[in-house]
Amino acid sequence: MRLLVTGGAGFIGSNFVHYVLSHTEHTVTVLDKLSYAGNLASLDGLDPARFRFVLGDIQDASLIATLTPDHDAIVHYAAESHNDNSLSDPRPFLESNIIGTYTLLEAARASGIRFHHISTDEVYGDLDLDDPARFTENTPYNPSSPYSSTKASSDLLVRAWTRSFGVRATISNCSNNYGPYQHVEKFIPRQITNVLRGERPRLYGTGENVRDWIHADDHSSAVLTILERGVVGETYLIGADGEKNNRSVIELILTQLGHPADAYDLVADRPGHDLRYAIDSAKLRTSLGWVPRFADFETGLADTIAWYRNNEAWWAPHKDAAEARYRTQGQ
Ligand code: NAD
Ligand code: TDX
Repeated sequence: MRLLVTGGAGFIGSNFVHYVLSHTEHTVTVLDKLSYAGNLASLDGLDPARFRFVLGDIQDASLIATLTPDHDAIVHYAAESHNDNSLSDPRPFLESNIIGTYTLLEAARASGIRFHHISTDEVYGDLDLDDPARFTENTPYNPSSPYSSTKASSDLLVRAWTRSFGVRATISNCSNNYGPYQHVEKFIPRQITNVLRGERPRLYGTGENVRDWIHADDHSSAVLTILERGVVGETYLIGADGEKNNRSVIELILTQLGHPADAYDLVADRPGHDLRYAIDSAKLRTSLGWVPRFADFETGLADTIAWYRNNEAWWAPHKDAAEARYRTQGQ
C-alpha cells in the first residue's frame, strides 16, 4: 500500500512510520504541519525510496487533493493531543481535530481511498476505580475535556461519512501510549526528563488516577492489522491490559533511575481530571488475531528511560517551554 500518514512527525505517528518501514513493503508519505508537537528529527534516517515528507495542514483541501491520487489509504493521526493545553486554549483542538478530520473525510469521499481514523479511549469518559467494567466498542460516548470532546466529534464524523457517503473507513480507539519520541509535555517523558535534569517529578492531585498503558509499537502493529484486515465501517479498541495508577508509574521511574520512590511533589490537579481508563480489546484480538508484544510495562519503561537518556538532543530544546507552560498552571 501507499500510505498517506497525517501527523507522522508527532509521537505515535512517527513510531508508526518507523514500524511500517521496518516491518512491511508499504511506502509512506507524511503530511504534517510541524506544530509545537511535530518534530522532523523523529523521522531521521528513513529510506528516501519509500518515504517522503510534505509540510502542510490537514485543513488545506487543495493540498490534500494533490496527494490522494498517489495513495491507497489515509492513516489519520494528526491532532492537537494534550488535555492540559485544551483546557487553556480549546480553539486549535476544534480546528485540527474536527475541521481537519472533516477536510480529510471529504478528500477520501472525493477520491474513494481507504481511511483509517486514529482515536482515543477518552471518548468514553472515565470509570470508577473499583468498576469491574472496561470500555468496549459498545460503551456510550461521554467525553470530559475539550480535547476528548473534539476526538469524539471526529469519530462521529467518520461514522457519518461512512454511512451517508460510503467512505471506506475504520476507527481505532487506543489507550495511553508510551515509548520513544513522545513530547516532554506528556506524563511519562515529563517525569523522566525532570529526574534526568535533577528536578522532582510532578504528580497531579493524589495520583490515584489510572491509565491503561500500551507501548507505541503495539499500537502500530494493531493499526497495521486493522488497515490490512479490518472490516470497513467497524471500530476496534486497542489496549494491552496495562492499567497502572500515576503514583506507581512515578515511583517506578524514580526507582529505575536510582532515586527514592517518594522523591516527587504533589501539584494542583487537572480540572475535570478523568479518574480511570481501561480497555477491553477482545474484539481486535478475536476477530483479527492481534496480540501485543510488550507485555511487561517495567521492561518497556526501562527501554523508554534509556531512550530519553540517550537522546537528550531530541528533547532538551522543548523542555524549558513545556515547563514554563506548566508553571503558569501551578503544575
Ligand atoms: P502529538 O501531539 O505527539 O502529534 C500530533 C502531530 O500532528 C504533530 O506532529 C503535529 O504537528 C501534527 N498536527 C497537529 N495538527 C495538525 C494539522 N492541523 N495539520 C497537520 N498536522 C497537524 O500526538 P500523539 O500523541 O502522537 O497522538 C497522535 C494521535 O493519536 C492523535 O489523534 C491522538 O488523539 C491519538 N491518540 C493518542 C494517544 C496517546 O497516548 N498519545 C492515545 C490514543 C490516541
Ligand atoms: O505532570 C503530570 N503529572 C500528572 O500526574 C502530567 C503531564 C500528567 N499527569 C497525569 C494526568 C493523567 O492522569 O498523568 C496522566 C497522564 O497524563 P497525560 O500524559 O497528559 O495523558 P492523558 O491526559 O491521559 O491523555 C493521553 O492519553 C490519551 C494522551 O495525551 C491523549 O492524546 C490520548 O488520547
